[in-house]
Amino acid sequence: MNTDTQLTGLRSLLVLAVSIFSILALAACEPEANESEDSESADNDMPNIVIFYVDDLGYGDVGSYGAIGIETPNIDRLAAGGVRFTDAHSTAATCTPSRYSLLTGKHGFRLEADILDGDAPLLIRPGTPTLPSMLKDAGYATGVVGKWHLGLGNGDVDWNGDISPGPLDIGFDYAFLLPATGDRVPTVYVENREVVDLDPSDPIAISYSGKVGERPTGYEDPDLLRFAADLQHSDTIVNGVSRIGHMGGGESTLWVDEEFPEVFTAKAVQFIRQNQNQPFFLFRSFHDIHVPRLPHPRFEGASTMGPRGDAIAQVDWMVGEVVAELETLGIADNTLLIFTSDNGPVLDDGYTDQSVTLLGKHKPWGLFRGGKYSAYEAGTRVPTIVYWPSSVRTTVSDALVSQIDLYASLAALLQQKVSDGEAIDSRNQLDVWLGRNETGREYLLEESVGTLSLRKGGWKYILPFDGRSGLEWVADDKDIEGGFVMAPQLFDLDSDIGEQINVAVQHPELVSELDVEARRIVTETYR
Ligand code: NG6
Ligand code: CA
Repeated sequence: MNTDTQLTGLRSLLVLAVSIFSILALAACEPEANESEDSESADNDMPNIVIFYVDDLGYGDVGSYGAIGIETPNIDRLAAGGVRFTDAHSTAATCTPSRYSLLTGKHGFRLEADILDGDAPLLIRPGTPTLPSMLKDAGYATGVVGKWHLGLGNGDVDWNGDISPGPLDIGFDYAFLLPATGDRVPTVYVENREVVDLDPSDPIAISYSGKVGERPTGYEDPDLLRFAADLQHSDTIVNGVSRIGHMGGGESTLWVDEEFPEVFTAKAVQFIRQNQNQPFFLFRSFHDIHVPRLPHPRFEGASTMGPRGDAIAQVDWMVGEVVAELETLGIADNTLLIFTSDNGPVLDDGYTDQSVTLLGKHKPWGLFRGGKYSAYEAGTRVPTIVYWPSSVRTTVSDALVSQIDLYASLAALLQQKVSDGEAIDSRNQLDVWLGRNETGREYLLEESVGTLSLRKGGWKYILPFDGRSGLEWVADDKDIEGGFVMAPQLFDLDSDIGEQINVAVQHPELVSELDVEARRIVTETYR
């Protein structure tokens, strides 16, 4: 597959969507009432909030969701004592738009939020209301530890100076970041506004358009690699692994992937300890189980699946460490933990790391079709657990929920007003998130690479899209009409949870109804 052409295709679709949006935004839209405005507010005692955001973790990738060949006792403990959702979604099947939506309560396509390069500018502009800024207004200390991938600076970021704007300019008090992805340069940590351990006599240079610096690359010196990579991932070699993009200088700043669990856990624990006497929000965002998968050697063999499974064991350990710290400090009972993933699973995402050959009977996508990037359910249906000993109802919930609603739901919990224009796609679903109500969303929009899908009732509708740009794999080439346009797809999830039988032809009226509705959501503002 060719990501450049995939992304070009996605861009055209999104440009189209955004233009329709701009035109229709001029026409006055009827504001729509928020759903379930009447959540109980008995728990307004300002719990600490921790979001564990795993990268590329599939629906079936943890024990309590049916994993085979890997145990996740710490995560399963949260599931057993909390709400385990079976129909919870990230807003998109890729990282950047999902993270954008989680933090702003707006769909990524409203901003053309593509997968970002490692030197991209900050996507969320200062002044935009965000989940952390809303929580900060409510009196919380706010921190982010781990993967960012929402851009930094204004497009000409100087990695040797003050890196801003960044998370500190959009609501976080503290940030310790892996700036983009594990497979993209710069392979450094950024703490607040600075690269950690920088030696000014060895400045960092970053380029996504040609070689900079003296470091070997995968395309020049493949013999230096610990594992083979595709061409996209064959630029600068750091820690024996070639990455996307070029990096020169900054030798003292380079991370060692195997040290991530200790490094990030220490920073998370430090943030919790420092803020234990006041309400805090920690966005604990993991690099795992994204590529390159280089878990610490002590997790080697923890699963039967090689590095991908071992990385899941590593996530479980990191979750356990934070929970243990909360317990030691005596604040676990009043901490709301949310465990989930930014998009569905992928096996080979650029590196030959045995994820395919050692998979065995394990099904990262659970019962569902597709995975990361894809319009099918496994693209966005992700393991999701809410744990808050003092306040959730322990249950397995089949409610349809979306991460985009966490903004308005947490605002409702804290009795924070969500203003017009703020978090426009976010709905208060607090009772559902706390396991007290199973009604869930009436509809849900899923964003994938190249198209959008609408879930409504038992139906799943995938908007037709241009298949010419190599996007077939997003939604299966058997449905290409005339080799160019992907036909509309409709699945009856009540009888066909695996999205195997496209019934669009049998239900033309429903197809046009859902099509109109999906486009209306794209083009409408609610508040
Ligand atoms: C893609 C990369 C993939 C991964 C992804 C981002 C190629 C061919 N693929 O462009 O390896 O880095 O971006 O993943 O370059 S995400 O989970 O952060 O969205
Ligand atoms: Ca991801």
